[in-house]
Amino acid sequence: MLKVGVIGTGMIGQDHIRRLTTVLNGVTVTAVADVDTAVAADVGGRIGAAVHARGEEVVADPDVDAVLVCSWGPTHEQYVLAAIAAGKPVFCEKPLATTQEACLRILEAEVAHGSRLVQVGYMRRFDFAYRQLKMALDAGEIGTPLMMHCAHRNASVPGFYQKEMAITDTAVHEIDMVRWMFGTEIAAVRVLVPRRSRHGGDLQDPLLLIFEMADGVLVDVETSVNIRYGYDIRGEIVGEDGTASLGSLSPLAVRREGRVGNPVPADWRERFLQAYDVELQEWVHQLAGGGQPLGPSAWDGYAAAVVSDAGVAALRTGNRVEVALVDQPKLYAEAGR
Ligand code: NAD
Ligand code: ISE
Repeated sequence: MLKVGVIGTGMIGQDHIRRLTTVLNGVTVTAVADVDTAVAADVGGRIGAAVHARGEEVVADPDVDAVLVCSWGPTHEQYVLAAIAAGKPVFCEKPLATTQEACLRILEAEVAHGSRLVQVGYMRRFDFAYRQLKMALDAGEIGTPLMMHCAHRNASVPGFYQKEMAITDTAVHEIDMVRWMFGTEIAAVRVLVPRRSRHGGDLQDPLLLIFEMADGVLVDVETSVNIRYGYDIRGEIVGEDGTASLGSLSPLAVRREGRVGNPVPADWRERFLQAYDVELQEWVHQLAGGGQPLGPSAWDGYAAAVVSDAGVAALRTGNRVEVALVDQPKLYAEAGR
C-alpha cells in the first residue's frame, strides 16, 4: 500500500484525496497540510490522516512514501525541492513552478538525485479521448499532421484570475498536450487579441494563441474563460489525408420538445474525472512496483513554463516570440520522460 501525503487541501487537493481514498487501489492518504489549518484539520480528520502545520512536515513524515502537491502554484517549488531532497517521489499539480528559473532549479536537483522522482499533473495525456486521438494520429489514419484547432473554454474563473493566466494557467494544458501529441517542441508563439467579451470583466477574454511546432505543424488555441454555458474542451487535427477530433461532449443525448441536447460538463472536475483517476492510478502502480514515474516529467514542466513565458511576452508586445529551451539533460532524453 503506497502511503501518500497531500500538501494543499483546496479544490483539487480534496478531489484527489477523494479519488485516492475511495476510487483507486493500492494507495492510502496518511498525512495532509494546508496553510488554512482549519481546512486541513477538517479534510485530514475525515480520512484519519495526520494533520501537519507545514508542507515540509508532510514530506518528512516517516509514514509518507510519496507526496502530492496541490497548493497554489508559487508554493510548488519549495515542496518539490523538499521531496527531492528527501528522495521521495512527488506528484505536483500544474504548473511545476511559476518561473523558468524555479523549474531549472528543480531539474538540477532531480538530475543530481540521478533518477526521476517528479511527475507534473498534466492530465490530458491520460484522457481517453486524447489518447484515442493520439492513437489515430500515430497509426497514420489521417496522414501527416498539418494543423490543430483547439478551444479551451471555462464557464467562469475565480476572482484572483488575471489576464496572463489565460496562458499560464489555462492554455498551459494545450501547451503540454501538443508537445506530447506531436512529439516535438513548440518553436514560437503568437497571441491575437479579438474583441473583448463583456462577461470577462477586466480580463482580455477571449484570446487566440498560435503555436508553431518545430516540425511546421501550426496549432491555434482559443481560450475563453467566461463562456458561461459550461466547460468545453475541443481539439481537431487536420492531416494530409483526413481529420480527427475529440468526440462528443457527453455520452448522454436528451431528445425533448423537438430538440436533441448533450449536457455540457460544468468544470474540469467533471470533464476530466476519469483522466485524473487514470493519471493517479498509473502513478500509484508505477511507484508501488518500485519504478519511477512515467507521466509528464520535470522537463515537461520546464518546457511548459518557457512556452508560457513566451506566450505572455507575445500577449504584451503583440510580437511573435521564439521559444528557447536549455539542452535537455540525459535523464529526460528517453521517450515519455
Ligand atoms: P485552491 O485555492 O482551491 O486550493 C489551494 C490550496 O492550497 C488552498 O487550500 C490553500 O490554502 C493551500 N495553500 C496555499 N499556499 C500553501 C502553502 N504554502 N502550503 C500549503 N498549502 C497552501 O486551488 P486549486 O484550484 O485546488 O488549485 C491548486 C493547484 O492545482 C494549482 O496549482 C492549480 O493550477 C492546480 N489545478 C490543476 C487542475 C488540473 O486540471 N490539473 C485543475 C485545478 C487546479
Ligand atoms: C485550472 O487551474 C485548470 O487547470 C483547469 O484544467 C483549466 O481548465 C482552468 O482554466 C484552470 O484555471
